Amino acid sequence: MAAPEDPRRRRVGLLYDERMCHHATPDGEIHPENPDRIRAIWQKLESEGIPQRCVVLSAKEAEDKYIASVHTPRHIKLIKNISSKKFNSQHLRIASEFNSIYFNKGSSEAAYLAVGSVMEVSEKVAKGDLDSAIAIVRPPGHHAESDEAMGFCLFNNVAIAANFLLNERPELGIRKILIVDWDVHHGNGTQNMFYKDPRVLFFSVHRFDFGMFYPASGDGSYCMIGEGPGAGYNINVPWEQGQCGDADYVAVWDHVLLPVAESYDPDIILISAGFDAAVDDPLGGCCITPYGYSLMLKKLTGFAQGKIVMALEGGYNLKSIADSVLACVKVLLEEKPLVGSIKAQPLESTWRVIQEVCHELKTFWLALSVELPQKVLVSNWRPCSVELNLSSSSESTVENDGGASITICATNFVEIIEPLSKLNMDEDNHGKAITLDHIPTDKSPVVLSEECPNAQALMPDKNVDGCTHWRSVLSKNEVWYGSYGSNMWKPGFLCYIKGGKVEGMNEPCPGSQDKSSPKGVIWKTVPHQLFFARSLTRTWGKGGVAFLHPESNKNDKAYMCMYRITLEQFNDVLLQENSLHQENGKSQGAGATLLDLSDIGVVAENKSLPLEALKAGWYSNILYLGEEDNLPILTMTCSCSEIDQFRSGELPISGPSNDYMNTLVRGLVEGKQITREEAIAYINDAAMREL
Ligand code: Q9C
Ligand code: ZN
Repeated sequence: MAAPEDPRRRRVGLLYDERMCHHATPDGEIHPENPDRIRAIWQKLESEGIPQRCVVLSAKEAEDKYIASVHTPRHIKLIKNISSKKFNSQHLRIASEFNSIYFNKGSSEAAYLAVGSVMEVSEKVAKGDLDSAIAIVRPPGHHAESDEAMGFCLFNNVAIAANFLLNERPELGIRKILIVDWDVHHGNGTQNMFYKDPRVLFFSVHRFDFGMFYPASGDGSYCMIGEGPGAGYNINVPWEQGQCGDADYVAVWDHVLLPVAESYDPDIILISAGFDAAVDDPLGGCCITPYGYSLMLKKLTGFAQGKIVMALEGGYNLKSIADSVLACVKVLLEEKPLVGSIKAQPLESTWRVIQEVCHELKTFWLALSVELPQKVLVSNWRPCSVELNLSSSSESTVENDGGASITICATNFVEIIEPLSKLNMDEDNHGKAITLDHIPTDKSPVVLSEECPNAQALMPDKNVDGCTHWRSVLSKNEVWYGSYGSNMWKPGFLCYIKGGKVEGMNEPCPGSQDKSSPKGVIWKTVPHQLFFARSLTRTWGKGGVAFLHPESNKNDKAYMCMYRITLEQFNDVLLQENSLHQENGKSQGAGATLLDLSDIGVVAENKSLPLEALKAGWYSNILYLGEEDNLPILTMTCSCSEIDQFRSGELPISGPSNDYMNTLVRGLVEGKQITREEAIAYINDAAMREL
């Protein structure tokens, strides 16, 4: 055994207590958050001789007065009493009123021990009695809200410990705490507890899937940056999808977390260490290896004089969590250098997410305003920056500055233009479905960044895969594009034609390639039900977006503003609607046919055309609403099968956000259809009605 006075020997606290295994499902039902999780971790550490090299601690129950710093008296009382006799018969009934929660007779004690454990090791690390520590606790904590148990969490262990250090132990000199939440789920509870508090920088990287991944609210969005004095001190890195692994996390560490940590200079780091982003986790769908976790942890040891406390959160594959915790403890022990390598490159969506996060926070953290390194941009060609000149006053390229000129994220631009460029048109077969006069196009200049060679592929005048050909065919045909949503407001719709963004939109649109104005605007009502669904969109943020029930019903009436545009423009609008509202990060249809003239014939015949290529988008269906001036009226909405999913709750129904609502009202009022009061009543009625 090394001499205790050896200054290189790290004092690593290790806390495990069998009593936390007593929290289990009341009737022994199988549950991913079960006692075997912490047993498996402990057994693994023992089999590797780890406890002998650490300072082993046992748990103490936390006192209510400390828990009260984040939880309401009502919530504390509930958790205290859930295991008492008189509650027994009611367990199931009570638990069923909660979101992903169960209770048994061991639950209260385990909950108090989990909090007490994290407090205990945090205090010891803050004091310097320990260099770092890991608390192998359950139930987990980061979903617990001040007055609500949820997501397998009863008390918010990490938040209580952070408050304890800040408020109860000022003599320890902990003034700034960095909480790193790498559990695959968003740490909603912790975020809320410190949302206005700059003394705690909360950083969470999690699967978000555009608001569809648990806890499935908008809280995990990168837009949630903190409020008041806490503005800038809440950082969310929301993955667009699963599959993220070592390379993605390391990219976020290198480009977001570490630069911010450097500048924030925390006095201690608390890690909400869930291991459900580990490879083979049944809930997470991500693939961090034990080596990945060890690297993520290692990179944090350079801050706060190495004062790091890890508290277990989720993680549901016994082998994965045991191996991952072992790898982390070895990092804290600093006995050997890390060995391993990262296999894959980051996903392209990872660079997009990093850009979004940096963009949102760069006014708070200067280090986030640096461009991503060029090698990143070249090896992942989608995210390189493209400047799109929207008007003649071209002095600066300051983003969205008075509308003179904007910088758009090339990701969107590529996604929108590239799939179209692959579209193959067979003019002879389908050209007669609709025939109209040729409308000459006047293209706006597209300025591409010099340093990005791949961007050449975007040059609109290059004949890429027949791009010019199909565009010229589609450009000769006109349709009425019918809008019942935000595009009823003309300035909003014009963003999809001319590019740019209007009030309420989160990000600018690239516009259509043919930027000429619509050749006509008329209003109509259609016998379809308007409703609002989904819960978050990129363009409008939180809140549902408008859909039209694809089936008509004579009792329904929806207002519709119709724009006369070319089929080529309709294509570009369709793609923007879908890529900006997409759910899975990118249009699945790169390379697939999105729309050709034969499709329009099919649409007219069947009244609708579900677009396979746009499955990942919000609007996967083109609806034919008849004719006007011998031109087809087309709109975009969901498919009939999605209606069933909305009805069953599989896909969320959600009222419009205020911004979105205002835009619809503005469209109806400025379009001289109805008064403001009538418009509000119309939207509210649509939001209330059952599907
Ligand atoms: N359809 C932690 O990892 N999933 N909590 C519920 C309901 C709950 C995860 C799915 C996942 C909670 C600490
Ligand atoms: Zn989790």
